[in-house]
Amino acid sequence: MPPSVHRNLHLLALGSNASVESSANRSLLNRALDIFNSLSGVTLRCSRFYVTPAFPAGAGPDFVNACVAVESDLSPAEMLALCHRIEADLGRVRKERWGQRVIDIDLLACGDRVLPDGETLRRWMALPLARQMKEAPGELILPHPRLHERGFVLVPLADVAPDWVHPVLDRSVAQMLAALAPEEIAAIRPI
Ligand code: PH2
Ligand code: MG
Ligand code: MG
Repeated sequence: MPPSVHRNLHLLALGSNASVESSANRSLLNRALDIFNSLSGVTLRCSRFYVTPAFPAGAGPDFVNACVAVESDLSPAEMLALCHRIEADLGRVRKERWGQRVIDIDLLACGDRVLPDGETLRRWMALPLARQMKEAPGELILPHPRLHERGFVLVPLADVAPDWVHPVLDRSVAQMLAALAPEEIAAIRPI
């Protein structure tokens, strides 16, 4: 396919803690990657897989997490719909927020786009943890408002997009990762 100015670089985070067996979680992520790979016009780069403690601590079994960089002509809304379709294909039923889940596929960023606008994004980024547990935005917010503070996102993201720069914080993935607590990073193990 010829290069196109419309091609978007989407960054996605995949996670599963469906089982206490990390091998079962890993195969769910592989099934999601197989679906992405089977789509035409999509180029995929995937990070290593990591076993990560559930956040918040004690919220359930360890996760397997990975990040993927996807080049495609899809708009952010189309990519979000695709992620939700793949979640549903793999058996995800949306129940309690942050509960144990079959698979979660989050759209982290699309290039340097800020959606819906900088002010709304900053408001979600500033939300205290207690309210994060209860409130979910009804619209697509990009970059993902929690991206910069989660080791289970930044560690795999550094495998595929270390130089991606957060358009509001003006910091690269490598810089955001270096700002996290070393204990948090140490608990994230590649498999
Ligand atoms: N996803 C969450 C909440 N907590 N913890 C880990 N380790 N990995 C995740 O992917 C994760 C989480 C909400 O989607
Ligand atoms: Mg999600
Ligand atoms: Mg998530």
